[in-house]
Amino acid sequence: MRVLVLGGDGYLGWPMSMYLALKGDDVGVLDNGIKRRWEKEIGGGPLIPIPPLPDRARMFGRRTGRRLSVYEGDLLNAVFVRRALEDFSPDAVVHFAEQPSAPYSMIDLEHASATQHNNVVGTLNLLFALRDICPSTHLVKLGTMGEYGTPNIDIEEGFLEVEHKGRKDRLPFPKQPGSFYHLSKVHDSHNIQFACRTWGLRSTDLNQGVVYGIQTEETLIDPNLGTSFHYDAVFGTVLNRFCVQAMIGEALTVYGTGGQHRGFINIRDTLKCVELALRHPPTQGEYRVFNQFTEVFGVADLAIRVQEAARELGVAVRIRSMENPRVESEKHYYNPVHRRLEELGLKPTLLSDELLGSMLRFLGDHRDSVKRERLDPDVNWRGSIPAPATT
Ligand code: USQ
Repeated sequence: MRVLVLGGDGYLGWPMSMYLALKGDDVGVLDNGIKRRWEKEIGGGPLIPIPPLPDRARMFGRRTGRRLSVYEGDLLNAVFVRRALEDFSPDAVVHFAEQPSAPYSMIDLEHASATQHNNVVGTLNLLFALRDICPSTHLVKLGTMGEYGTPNIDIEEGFLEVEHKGRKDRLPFPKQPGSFYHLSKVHDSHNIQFACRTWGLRSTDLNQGVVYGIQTEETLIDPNLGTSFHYDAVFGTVLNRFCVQAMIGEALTVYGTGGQHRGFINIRDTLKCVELALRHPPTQGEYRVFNQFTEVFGVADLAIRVQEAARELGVAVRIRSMENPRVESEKHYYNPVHRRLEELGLKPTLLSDELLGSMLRFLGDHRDSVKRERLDPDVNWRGSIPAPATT
């Protein structure tokens, strides 16, 4: 299969590209490198520096004999998007090329606007190009579980059977996202669904939970093929951050009571899920949603898991409950359905103590590279700097 991976320089896009190439697919990797600039802007950067995309694509080719075709350019440039699709002729496009951080989108108007412009307009350019150039190409789009928020009912996979005044319909599940970033994914979902309904495109929207993990089979091939791992308060996800904090002797930053519950997924399972979506495409005109996570955790419970796993390695870790810089429920019902990927054959990688231990050991080896000053959150959903830690 010919697969074009958009955002192929990122945390998920790079291992995804290598994974598919090693499965025998012809892979194009498209990226404009803007994530590297956003990281610099907030004073962050990956834990382990990564070579430029063309260099690592070449290194991957030398090590494995598998070629990755690199396209350097911006989805905001509609002409570039069309040329890339014409040139590569993909059977499927995997779209990771978005600003992925909720805190980044909440910095101020400029960042909220940049996030929504980048994500929504980039995806619109893609949809128009797909319509005109390759309408039967399968669009696999990375959405987020955060599109649903935390409603007081079970979260279904994309749609809800509703009975209203004696009539029934299957409608998009209500969306109550928690940031301008999460909202951008909601807007994308609506645009993609509209394009499927109106132009007969086909798409899988993967509503993914919080990803954790550092290594995949592919990143282990060579130290230069690692993925861009973030732990700062803007681009790092919660479990990755806790593991880094544990191994450098900083207290784990639990926002609020830590009663927030989320769906989680190991980075290796992200690759397997996207592959399952690719190998089982929707019919022409179909828009479908898969909830892409494997288990639910509360944030405070995760902190305790990390504390215990670190203790096994002889590392004492403190947990710090701090004023929540976000506006989110800290005590809520959470029971999202996640059946469809398992039905297609996903065998989940669950968060075992062994897995946590291996993450902690790896991060311990890199503890000297951590920028401690980037660990505390400095973006507040209400628009001001959060109060200092309470405990
Ligand atoms: N949290 C803490 N301490 C921290 C960091 C986060 O308590 O140091 C809490 C947050 O308040 C939140 C939860 O942990 O309740 C998850 O936060 P996160 O930063 O790991 O995840 P989030 O901002 O929701 O976004 C991440 C990815 C995003 C993806 C989303 C999936 O950055 O790209 O879409 O996870 S989901 O959360 O299911 O919407």
